[in-house]
Amino acid sequence: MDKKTLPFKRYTVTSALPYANGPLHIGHLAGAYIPADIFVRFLRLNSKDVVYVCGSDEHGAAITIKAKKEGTTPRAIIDQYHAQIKASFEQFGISFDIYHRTSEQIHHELSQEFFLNLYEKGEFVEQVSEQYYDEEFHQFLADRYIVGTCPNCKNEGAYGDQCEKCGTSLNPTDLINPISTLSGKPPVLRETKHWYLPLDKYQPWLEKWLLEGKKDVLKPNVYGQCRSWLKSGLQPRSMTRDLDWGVDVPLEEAKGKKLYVWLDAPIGYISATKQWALDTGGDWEKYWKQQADPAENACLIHFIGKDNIVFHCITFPSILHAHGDYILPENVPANEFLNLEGDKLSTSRNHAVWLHEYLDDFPGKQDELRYVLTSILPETADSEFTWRDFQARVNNELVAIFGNFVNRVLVLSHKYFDGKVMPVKNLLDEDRFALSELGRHAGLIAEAVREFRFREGLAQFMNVARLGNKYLADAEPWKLIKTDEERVGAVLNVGLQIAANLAVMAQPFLPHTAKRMFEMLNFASRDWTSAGNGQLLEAGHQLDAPQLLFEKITDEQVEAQLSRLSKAKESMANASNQVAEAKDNIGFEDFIKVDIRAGKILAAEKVAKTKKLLKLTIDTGVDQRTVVSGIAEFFSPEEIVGRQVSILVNLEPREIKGILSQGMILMAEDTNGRLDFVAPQSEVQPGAVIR
Ligand code: B3M
Ligand code: ZN
Repeated sequence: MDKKTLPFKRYTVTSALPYANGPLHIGHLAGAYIPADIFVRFLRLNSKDVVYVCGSDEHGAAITIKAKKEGTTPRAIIDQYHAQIKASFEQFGISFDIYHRTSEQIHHELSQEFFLNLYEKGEFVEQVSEQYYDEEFHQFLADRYIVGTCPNCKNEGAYGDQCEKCGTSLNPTDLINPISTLSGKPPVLRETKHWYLPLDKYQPWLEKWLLEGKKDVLKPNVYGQCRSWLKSGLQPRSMTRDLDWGVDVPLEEAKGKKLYVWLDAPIGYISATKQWALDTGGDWEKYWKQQADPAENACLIHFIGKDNIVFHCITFPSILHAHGDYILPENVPANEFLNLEGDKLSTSRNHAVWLHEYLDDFPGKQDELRYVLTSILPETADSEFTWRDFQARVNNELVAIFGNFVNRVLVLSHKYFDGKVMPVKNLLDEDRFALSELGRHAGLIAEAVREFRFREGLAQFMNVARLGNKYLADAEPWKLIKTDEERVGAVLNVGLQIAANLAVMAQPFLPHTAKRMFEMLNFASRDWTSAGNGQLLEAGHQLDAPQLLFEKITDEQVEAQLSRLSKAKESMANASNQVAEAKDNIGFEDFIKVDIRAGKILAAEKVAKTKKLLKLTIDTGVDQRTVVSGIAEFFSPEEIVGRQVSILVNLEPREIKGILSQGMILMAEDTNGRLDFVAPQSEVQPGAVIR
């Protein structure tokens, strides 16, 4: 894309679809949402035809594993987190035209249509091969269901489809020492049929389109990753999965199989646009399909984090290319990672700043976080958020420079001139300089934003506030008022023009603040053609009352956040090796009262309307009896019939869910709550005494 201008008239902008398996944190915002939102707001201010789409990614192992962990259904998980994520985006002013979800019918249909289109063209390679299988959980293992050592960078926690450390895309069979994340055991191999996207076949096309065509377009971090994958040679990738959650593969012979989540998720950008068009009466095809006149094609930009590069630069473009009707991405401005207080952000370790918690603790301070995150966006390398730095940037920049300047101009205007803009009879050199700097900075900001250098754009914006602050400090209207009221009127006029420019220029970065400034200045928001205009407010214009734009972040607030993080760390450390404390001693006479026998499970069935309970029939040697046991999350009825157990036979019988339970099966429970049977190592006669 030409860097100097915005050559397209129509833009399709996407932000990665977050998995609906947990709340959002600052890493999400800094990766794919704040940059895209600044860009989109800037395009709109430049009267471009833009659609900005996103939605929840509701398929894949990320969802099913979370559901399993919480003992609930994937549907319950996605409903809960979709709502929460959507609310967080809204509160932070991420200005999607639609925030959709991949569980919607329209998305399933479009994904199936894509699959069938490629299938009918004969693009897929169909192959029966041996895949990893967990015998205990009766499930094929792909993606996040299997971990092992990455053959590329030796990271031990690589997933079956990707190593998140080095970004390499993998097949489960590439992993060294693979382990099932379900049972924690090494898997076995079993045959299954899948449909593969022949990336090897597309390699020559990708080299031309990407390596040759995008050399000067892609950010170096993005280009470098793509080049190294293409250099090592692409392999076919399976687009189907043996799973029970996702989009059905639309083939009779693939009954029960689902589409690979990374096939359907990017199509979510398109189905979201379709839904948006239905809702608004727009035409989605203008934003996605190749037009008869290529000059009419939309410019497609994907904002993502670096772990998604391969899917947006290689896999999805290959799918779009194979389909043939669609435009290809112009650019994929991926960000690196954001760290927190010297450590990686981590959902599982709860080392994060969660957006919903931030909003509870700092109500109304969305722009403060947007400001700080934009200042430190990991645009070219990983970067770091610390609460001290947050405090320093808010207090020393937003409060002391920007907020202070705007407040002073407004307060003085009210104090000396009842909130009226005064005329300027003679512009002095310093006035002309200040006003001309507005235009120069507007250009610098625009150039930076067009080139996805948002940190730089924001820095130039702050330079305008600095300029205003300095202008006012040098002119000293509070001293001048005693001798030259007319000159004070002129100074405040120039100061107000700077403030009005700040309102215009703040719109892409700090939308909530911009809105408040327009209110205070009592004028309607303006598009980017007004940025740099030194005569936005006419003489005689009446201002509204000043309000403070920002407040200082106190030491107590910072400490509260730091202590929350260290508490999270502590509780994780405790949880991971929390062995139950030893109980008080009991006498031998108590011990011999306990009657434990070897038993055998004769029958097992689920207890209706419960998640955890199995009803077991046990041969205790003494008798046959019923025991209700809370093991259904870990064992299926079929797999335990015939198994030896240890059973406490003289426990007072108890009614559980209407069933009389006579005794208790002994289980070992690890620190993660996993249960396993405790039983004699070899076959013994039911009724054998255990002591
Ligand atoms: N849900 C992966 C992620 O959150 C993913 C992005 C999909 S974009 C089409 O890293
Ligand atoms: Zn790796």
